Parts: sequence; C-alpha cells; structure tokens
Amino acid sequence: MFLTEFREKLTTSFGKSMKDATDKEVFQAISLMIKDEIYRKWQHTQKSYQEGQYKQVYYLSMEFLLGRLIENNLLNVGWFDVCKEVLMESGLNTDKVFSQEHDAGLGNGGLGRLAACFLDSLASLKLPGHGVGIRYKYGLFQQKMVNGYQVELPDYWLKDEYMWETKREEEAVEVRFGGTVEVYYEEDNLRFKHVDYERVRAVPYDVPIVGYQNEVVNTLRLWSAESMNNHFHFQSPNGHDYYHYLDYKRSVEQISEFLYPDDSFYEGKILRLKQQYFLVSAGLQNIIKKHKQTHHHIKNLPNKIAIQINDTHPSLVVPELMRLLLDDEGLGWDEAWAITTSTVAYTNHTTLNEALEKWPENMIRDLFPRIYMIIEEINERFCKQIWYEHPSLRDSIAQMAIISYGTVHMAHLAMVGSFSINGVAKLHTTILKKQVMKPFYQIFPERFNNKTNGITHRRWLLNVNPELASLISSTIGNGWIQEPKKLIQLLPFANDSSFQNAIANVKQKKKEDFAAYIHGKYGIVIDTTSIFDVHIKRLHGYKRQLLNIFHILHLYQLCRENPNLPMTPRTFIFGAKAAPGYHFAKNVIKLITAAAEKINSDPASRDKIKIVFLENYNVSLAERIIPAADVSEQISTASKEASGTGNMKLMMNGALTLGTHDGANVEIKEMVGPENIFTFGLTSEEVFDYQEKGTYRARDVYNSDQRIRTVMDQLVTRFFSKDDVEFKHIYYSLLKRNDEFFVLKDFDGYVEAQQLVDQTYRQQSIWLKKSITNIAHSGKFSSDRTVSQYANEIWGIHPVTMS
Ligand code: 26V
Repeated sequence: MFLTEFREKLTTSFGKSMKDATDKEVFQAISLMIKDEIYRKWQHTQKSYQEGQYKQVYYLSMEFLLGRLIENNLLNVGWFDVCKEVLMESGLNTDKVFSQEHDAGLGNGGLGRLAACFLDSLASLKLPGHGVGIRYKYGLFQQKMVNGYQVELPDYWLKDEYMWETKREEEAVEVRFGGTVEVYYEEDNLRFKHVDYERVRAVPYDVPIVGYQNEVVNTLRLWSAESMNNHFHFQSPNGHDYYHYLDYKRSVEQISEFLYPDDSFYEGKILRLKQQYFLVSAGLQNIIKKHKQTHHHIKNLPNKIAIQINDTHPSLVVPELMRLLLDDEGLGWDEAWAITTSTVAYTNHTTLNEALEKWPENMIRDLFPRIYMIIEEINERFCKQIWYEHPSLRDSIAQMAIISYGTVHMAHLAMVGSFSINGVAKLHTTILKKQVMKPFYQIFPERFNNKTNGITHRRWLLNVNPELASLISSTIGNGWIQEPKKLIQLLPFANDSSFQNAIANVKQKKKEDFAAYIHGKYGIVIDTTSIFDVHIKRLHGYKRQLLNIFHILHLYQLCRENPNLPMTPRTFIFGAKAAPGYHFAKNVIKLITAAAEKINSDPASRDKIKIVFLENYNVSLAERIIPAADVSEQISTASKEASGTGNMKLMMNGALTLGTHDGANVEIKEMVGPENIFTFGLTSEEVFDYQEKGTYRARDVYNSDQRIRTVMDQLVTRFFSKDDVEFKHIYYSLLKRNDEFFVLKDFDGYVEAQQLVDQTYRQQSIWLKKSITNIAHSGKFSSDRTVSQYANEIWGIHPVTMS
C-alpha cells in the first residue's frame, strides 16, 4: 500500500522511479503523501472548530523551535515503521532522506522547543489549540567552528521550499506602526483616531500540527511581513516616490527577516520590539475576526478563547486587545479590561534580571502611539489600585509600576493584564512568589500557579530511540505511548538482569550510531566503551559549562601526575551556541576547544579523556546525542535555571542526571529518589543568602583549594593558548568580579559527585538499575501532562470529539 502510493507519487510528481530519484525527491514524495493524508483531516478539524462549540487556546510565542517534521509526521500518521522499511528495502538511506529537511530553527533554546512540544501534545490530546508565531526568513544562526572559535553564519532555512507550510494570502491583515493619535469627541464619547501610520501587510503561513494517530490536525500560524502595494502612488516624475517606496519595502520586510539570537540577554533593539507588536497585532486581529464570524459577539471572547503568552515577548497583547475592544468594538474601559484580563494568561520563563524585558518609554510612544496611551492608562489605574486597596504596598509602587523612570516593564504589564501567571517548575514558581514577583503575589495571589515543563515523549523517545521504545513495549506493552505515566511499570524490571542487559545493548547501539555519525561527519573517533558525558544547551554563565571544563582540566592534571590513575574512560560531549555578542560565553567555547586539542592528543590523557565540542548544536543534533548519553549535565547555579527540559529528554533515554538543586532537577530527584541521581552544590536559599549578605569570597576559595589554583593558573600562563590574554576574561570574572555564578564554590562538590559517577558506572548492574528507574519515572515529564494541566487549570478547554 505505502509502497504503491510512494511509487506513484514519485512518478506523478517527478517522473522518476525509485532507483533514479534523488534523496530530495524521495523526501518530497513522502512529504506530499503525508500532506494528502492530513489535509482532509486538517480541513475537517478547522471546520469543527468553526462550528463553535469548543473553547480554543492560542499560544503566542516569538519562538517555535520545530526542528524537522518529517519523522514526527510519519509517526503521527502511523507510517513511521512501514516507511522506514520500504526505504530500507529499496536500498535508500533513511537518514539521508530525512536529512533533506532543513531544521526549522525558529527559536533559541528551551523556550522555543517547549512551544513546539506543546503543539505536539495539544494535537495528540485532541485539544483545540494553535500556535501563533513569526515566519522568520532566517532562523537562529548556524555555528561554524573556525580554529576553535564560533563563527556565525545566516541560517537561510527557506532557501528550498518549506514542504509543510501553506500561504494563506486571503487571511492577510494590516498592522500599523508610528503616526499620531487624534483625540476627539463623538456624541459625548472620547474617541481616538490613529493617523499617518506606516502600513504593513501581515500574511500568514500555516503549518499543520498532526495529532498522534487521531483525527486532529491543529495549526501553527506563522506571520510574514510584506509591503502594501498601494502604500504609495508613483506619480512624481523624478522618481522620488519610487525610491521612497523601495525604502519602505525594505524596512517592512525586515520585520520578519530574522530571529534575534539572544537567550537570557535582553537588548532594547527597536526591530525586536516591532516584531513583537507585529506578532501580537496580526495574531489578535485574526483571532477576533474568526471569533466574530462564529460567535458574533465580542463580549463572550473569554468564554471561547484563551491566549497564552510565552514569556513577556508577546505582552503587548494586553494593550492591543484593549485597543481593539475600545476603539474598534466601542466598548467602555471597564468592560474591555474585564474581557482582556479574563482572556490573557502569562508564563514566566526566567528570573534572570538581565533577561527581563524593559523598553524605553519613548520607543513605545513613537512606534505605537495609541498602544502607549493605553499602557499609560493601565499603569495609572494599577498604581491607584495599589494606593487605595493595598496601603501596605504604597512604598513599593515605584518598583511595581508598569512605567517608571522612562522605562516600560513588560513583566509588570503581563502580570497586571492576565488572569494566570505561571512558573515552569515548582522551585521556579516558589522563587517567583517569594522573591522576584513578591509584591505582585501579594496583590494577585490567586493568579499564581505552577506548570512544570514537559517534553513530547513521541519525539523524544518514540522517534529518536525506536530501539528503546520497542524494548519498553515488548516488556510492558505499548500503553505508555498513550499514557506515558505507565512507564512506571518498568520499575519491577529495574533489577532484572536480562532486562538490564537489553537496556545496556540499546544504549550501546545508540552510542555506536552516534560515534559513527560524528566519525562520518567530522572524522572524530570516540571510544564507545567510555562514559558519554553530555552537556548540551545554550552557552551561558549560569549554565556553567565552565564548571564542567574546570573539572576536566582537573582530571587532566591527575592523569599527568599519575599514569595509573584509576578512571573509567570518559567522552565529554558539549553542544552549545553562544549569543554573538556574549564575549564570556565565546571565551568558554574557545577554552573547551583549546582544552580538547591538548588533552585529546596528550599520551598522558588521551586514553582516558576525550573532549568533543559539536558544531552547530540544534534539534536534529540533540536527537542523535540524547539516546547515546550516559550522564546528563544539569549543573546551573541553583535558582537560575527556571526548569530545563534537556534534563527530561536525557532522563527519558536512560541517562543519569548529574545536577544541582535547580529547576526541574528538583522534581526529577523527587521522582527517582536521591539514590538515582547525582546531586551536589549550593541550594537556591544558600545562593540568595550569599547574594543578600555579600559574604561570598571567590578569592578565598581560590586561595584555599590547590586544585582550583592549578586549573585557573593554566588560564593565564599560555598552557592552552599561544598568549596569556586569551582566557584572562574568564580568570578575572572569577577573581575580580567575584564569580557571579559560584563556579569555584561548587567545584569541590562537583568533583566529588563526578567521582561517584565514575565509581557507580563501574558497577554496571547498579548503574543500569538506576538508568531503568529514571526511564520508569520519566512519564511525569511528558508534555501531555503539562498541557493537560494548562488545559484544565488555566485555559478551561476540553478534548474534541471529531465525527
Ligand atoms: C529572551 C530574549 C531576550 C531578547 C532577545 C531574544 C530572547 C530570546 C529568549 C529569551 C528568553 C529567555 C528565557 C528562556 O528561554 N527560558 C528558558 O525557558 C525554558 C522553558 O520554560 C526553561 O526550561 C529554561 O530553564 C529557561 O531558561
């Protein structure tokens, strides 16, 4: 059946038979078959949503880090196995065929990948929910390593046709920037007219989001900015208008040109703010238009629609919804405010001060004059509310205001304008309530709630590790696929030696697959009997890749001192992109690659330590590494990592976590028990305590620990570098700037935990028992659980029944 249709598709689309078709044509033919299969379902799903009985959710996000969709879509339509079989029998290399799809890298890291996992869970749980985002022409930059340095190249992912999108020209809307607002009276009512604005055409491209073997196909709508054809009339004989038009066209198209490559570093870039308003305005106009088509009345918006904003990036949705309700729908302020604050919900993803969005007041006023007026009004009313209703907080008004000292605080706007405010792991939510957002929690206690993150087990287990998935199914049946909590049924097998062996064989196979891949691609040889110790995530000070490399440098020192050092050989695998302007992070990358060069070739260490820095870490690369990992490095400074989701993916694939008491690590430990995870380091309370009292002295740690001194002095003595300035930045950030992320403080605990990892690994049966226990408890971290909680506790939406 599949084979016949596949042959036919190749013939009708490319005039080719299986043996002449290129990998790209094979990929395209399969994609076309999938489209044939899902488009009818898609239409059907949309129709049933339009009939209106369901409340729907829109997930607004500046990032959707989809990666590839081909395998995921094959799995969800139920063709994954048969397709692989047919390709293999036809002598085609499935890997090469699927690699024809360029990763959709429309995100920086965890926040964007979470959005993608949520879409998969929404559709698979038959929930009426859609994504709204931007169709960036360039995704996150491609990382090239040149002499051990990161170099950024543009990621023109749309170079070839994107198979999964459909342009919906007829759904285009207009978004307005700049201009001024005229205020006038009309029948005793104050009215506002926005004039002299620049017009931008927002055109949506829809990507189908296929539910797992069900009838539901939801939509990810990505907006693209185009110029209006009729913005100018070309009348002037000297052509000035024409050049003016070209300027305009260029400036408009810039809006959806590229994704800002920053993660946890806020920069007040005007174009980024325009992108945010573009997303919000186009998305909302479209939502309201559809709502009115089905339900006629705007006043029941909160009964039919929930809008979740992914971090503060889309928080202009609050004043934009107000604007539409006030100016276009003619509602009064109180009524409009009640609707807005019953429709919008906000998720916070970081407590890092440097990542919190704050825009200059002038920028907002100039770019969106009407929106600015509305924010001012919201702010005034909110400050009054504190003054009259919460007199104990009067002293905090300046600190809580939405606009203060020429700055607009987006998190404040988001909190004031939504009915739900959630953190992404238990610890994170507690920190929001008790520290970062404490006064807001006092005013709106009922708004705060926790939704611990999750990952889609369909992509991160079924798709990436079919060998493990089928071993699990043959042991406990396949009920876990629909209900991932059933993975707990593996627990009785944790001690079973034949199951342990089977798990060990799968891990070995995945390690070999990965080793073969990097050998083929980079010519790097790794020892598949060594421990694969994996640290994959964006490069950031708080994620402490530096602590990892310091430990490696310490081990190297031990190897040089003792040729007979008892140590299980280890492959330290890093994958990380640094923000282009983040010098410290780039310096850490260079330190890792410089250390790799020396340590990998030194006879004193090369049989024990191998460092691999993987170029261009992205979703597809993660999918290859994760199944092969033994150790999962989750070593952020306690309190800094809101949740982490890589920790969950690695656990689900049987890696043991080596982690701090941070983010979701805390809940992983709660689930698996302290004996099945390696934890170390300061607690978040201790970190806060040091920060408040200012009692941490990095130099004291340096002075008192010979191991640290040895490692650190190598940074400034040409040990890893031709000059002694290359790593000075790192050296001084630790000693002169007092080690903001407590790397030195946690060093001792980390070394000890690493020793325990080594010893435990030598007792294979004990290791495997722990590994199985981790897999068994990973069901809790399926995004199906997370999304169900959002659906029940925030959105009030229910699964659909499709006729
Ligand atoms: C901030 C900015 C600032 C402006 C430029 C672009 C940009 C892009 C992203 C961000 C947000 C940083 C927040 C973030 O990514 N948080 C991560 O969210 C994950 C999902 O909840 C969570 O697992 C990670 O712990 C958290 O760091």
